[in-house]
Amino acid sequence: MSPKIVLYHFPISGPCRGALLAARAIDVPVEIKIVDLFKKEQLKEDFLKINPQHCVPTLDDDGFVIWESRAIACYLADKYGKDDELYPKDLKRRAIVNQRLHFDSSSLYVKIRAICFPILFQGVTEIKEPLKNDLNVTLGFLEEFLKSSKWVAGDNPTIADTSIYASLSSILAVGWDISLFPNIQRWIKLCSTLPGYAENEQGAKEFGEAVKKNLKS
Ligand SMILES: N[C@@H](CCC(=O)N[C@@H](CS)C(=O)NCC(=O)O)C(=O)O
Repeated sequence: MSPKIVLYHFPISGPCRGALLAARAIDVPVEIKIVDLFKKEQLKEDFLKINPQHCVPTLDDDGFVIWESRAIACYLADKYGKDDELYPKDLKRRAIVNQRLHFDSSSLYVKIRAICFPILFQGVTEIKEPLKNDLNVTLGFLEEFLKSSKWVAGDNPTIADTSIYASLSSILAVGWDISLFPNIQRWIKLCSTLPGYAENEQGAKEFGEAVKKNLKS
């Protein structure tokens, strides 16, 4: 019997969708258990026993528990990848993928969260210019990465694409203007070929609607 792999997930969460898009690209079967953050289910005793940091996504691979979406993607790709295309073993190619993953977790996702979290949870109703500029500067870096390569870390899709696309799709669903970024626009079209794309879009759409509902028109 194959081991049971459970992904604790909440579809509107970008990090959750990043881990799931990676799992879909790797083609590893995961059982999805929804942790409804709007109902604070992450604070239930049973979930806290699994992840005392009470965040999703969290992966339980037959008793081995790990969280942080990008760490989950790396683990799944290393353990279940059919080859090393999604997460190369070659030191330099892997370093580039890691750099892009860290760019996402420490910059792109952070800028998107800085805009959306206060709108979703703190009564903020508009996006202030400095936050807009901050995100656009970061998108400029992504635009630059995509100038010299088809995907964000080379000529084939990797877990850097699944992670970054999951983040970006959240803000696209809010209606972000990316007309200044032609390479990003080109890459977004490519991302529509990723397995799990439609599932990601559905979660992103729900995220976008939740944010837009709180924005002053
Ligand atoms: N850096 C983490 C972020 C995880 C995270 O912040 N998850 C949020 C949802 S987007 C969460 O679970 N929040 C509930 C909580 O922390 O109690 C990752 O990439 O997995």
